[in-house]
Amino acid sequence: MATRRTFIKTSVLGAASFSANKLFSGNETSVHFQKPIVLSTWDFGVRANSGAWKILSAGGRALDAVEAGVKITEADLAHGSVGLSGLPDRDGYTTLDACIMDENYNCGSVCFLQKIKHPVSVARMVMEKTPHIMLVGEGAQQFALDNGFQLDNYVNPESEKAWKDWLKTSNYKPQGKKENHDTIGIIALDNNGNLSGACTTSGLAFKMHGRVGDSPIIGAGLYVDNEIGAATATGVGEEVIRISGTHLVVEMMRQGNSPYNACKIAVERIVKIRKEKSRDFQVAFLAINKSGEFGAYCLQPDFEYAVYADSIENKLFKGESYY
Ligand code: SD4
Repeated sequence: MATRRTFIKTSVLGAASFSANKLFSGNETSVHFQKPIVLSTWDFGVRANSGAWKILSAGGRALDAVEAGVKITEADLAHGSVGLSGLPDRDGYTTLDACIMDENYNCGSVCFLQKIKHPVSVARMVMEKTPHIMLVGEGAQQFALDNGFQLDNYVNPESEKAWKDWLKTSNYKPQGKKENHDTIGIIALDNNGNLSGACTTSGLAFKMHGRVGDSPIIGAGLYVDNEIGAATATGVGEEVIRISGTHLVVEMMRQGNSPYNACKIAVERIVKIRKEKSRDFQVAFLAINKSGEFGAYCLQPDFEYAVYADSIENKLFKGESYY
């Protein structure tokens, strides 16, 4: 098992750098940041956290903060993995998955949604206005249109070009690595001690048309239990779904594990099941518990996540990896 030295990278905003081994190794995960606190996957999490922080620092609700945070990423046309600018499926369609969960086990989700700029907000509306949890495809789109969302035909020229290049070989090897794809998962603890989370993605590039990943599935890409903690996932969704990844992480925290150890147990479960195949793809988990302690663990060394709390502002952390 890898015991790579984990370190906190300086963020685009910050200057401090310190060893995270102290913070997040083994059972020593005893650092409690003062609430509120927000965490997001990958480096675009820095911008998402800034949006969420405006709400959290004003005493707002974690649910509002996580939605506002990932809306920034969904609207950002500069990358190809979240929102309408995302890389398409193998038939050339960008299809979106998102979910959201609050402090009362309320949750909403949309899958295989097309031409809607903010899937996370549609997911929230599913949560708040329907007796259901998941809406899919045309039904999800119709629900969005009926509730004031507009069709948006934006096509990212770079994503389209990447798809046309991919078609030349049509070689599909889902890796979920940073250069290949990434999803934003965000989890927050507000001033009142309440947890919420959200997750939104265009899914794995060049997936089969109709494929849905882990990101909109409660208990896979996101889980929040306000008594215990919250977790989110990124990477190859099939591998996360197989172990009900974020539900597992939260249950491991319930059994007394630190967030770091809970994430590590989930990753080790994947390695146990997938054996040597687990060398070829990325899965990362990010978790926070009720007292504001947080941690992450991943398969491959390229995972990073952003943390915003009063004491550390907006910093990028490197996840410790199995390999
Ligand atoms: C999916 N989990 O659709 C997403 C993709 C991702 O880093 O997170 N890639 O499977």
